[in-house]
Amino acid sequence: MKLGFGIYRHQITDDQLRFARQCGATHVVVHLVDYFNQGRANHRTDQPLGDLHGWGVAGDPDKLWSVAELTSIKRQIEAHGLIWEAVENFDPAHWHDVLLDGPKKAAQLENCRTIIRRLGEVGIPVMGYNFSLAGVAGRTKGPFARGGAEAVGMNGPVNDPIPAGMVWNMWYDTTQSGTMPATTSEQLWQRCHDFLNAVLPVAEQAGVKLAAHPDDPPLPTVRGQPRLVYQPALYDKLLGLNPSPANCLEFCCGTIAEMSEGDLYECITRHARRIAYVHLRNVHGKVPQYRETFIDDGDIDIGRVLRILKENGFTGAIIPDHAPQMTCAAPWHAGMAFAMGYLKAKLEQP
Ligand SMILES: [Mn+2]
Repeated sequence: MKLGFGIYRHQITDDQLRFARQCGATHVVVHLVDYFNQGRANHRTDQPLGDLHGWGVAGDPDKLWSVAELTSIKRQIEAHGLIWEAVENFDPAHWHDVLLDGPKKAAQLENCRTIIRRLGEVGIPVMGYNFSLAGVAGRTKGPFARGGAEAVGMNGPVNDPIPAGMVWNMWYDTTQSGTMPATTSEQLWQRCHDFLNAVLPVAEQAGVKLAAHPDDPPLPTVRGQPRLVYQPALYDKLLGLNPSPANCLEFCCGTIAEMSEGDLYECITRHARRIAYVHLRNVHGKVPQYRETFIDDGDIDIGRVLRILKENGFTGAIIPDHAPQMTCAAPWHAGMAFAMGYLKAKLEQP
């Protein structure tokens, strides 16, 4: 198992990479989408939270991440003694009609294939994705964690409709009016099936694993639209859509623990060999009432998670996902450093 660190787009800097290495990371996961772009409700010093207006504005629909850009970032990462393990998430600008079954679907499936090919060419082994209409939406923030540390939580479902032109909590077209058309769960599963069938042969060829994040928060609907993976059993359904060995999971322990059914440890045991990488954070409670916590202070037995992964031959990376903000001059960094130290110590226990 490898200790990794996740960085946001605006954190692709030498200092941030030094910080990751100093925390003991050997691998990094990079969010190439700038979630915070023109967002009015986000601070760049924490995970994006957003409001009903979403996180921010999606990227340039005509500018896919190029081999030159990926190579340059990879060199920068490697200059700090780190390895680029994964890209986390497609840009809604590049695949909104894959999610929405819109008129640009065929061209945007080709976008996804192109991006995956380029990852393979540059030598990035994992592409994380989240097949979701509302995305990570409907959460609140407050002094929920130990000592009044600011953390994210959920206080009941949010079903306000998604404006047209927004998907996955980002704007891909700010000129539309109205709301996103209603979608059935069956339609959403069919869209995901179409996506996997279109990209997995290319992923296999490119040596890239496609890694699915579950729906965070894991409810049957968020903002009035259905969700794909909101119970542990739905991960089985996703893997069952296509038998490709590249059909893998971005296993988010916090989100699985927030689900109303199932057992986190049993779910890890069942899927360990299909996990590309792990998000490991802790949480109190389940949907629709839960709070993110410090890694040592929630419902999840972190040591047990790591033991199960090890016993089942998991060799991928673990990253801390989110952490509460600590009261000091660098609240996000302190929270992440605390999580990294805890994970590093746990990983080194026999
Ligand atoms: Mn996660």
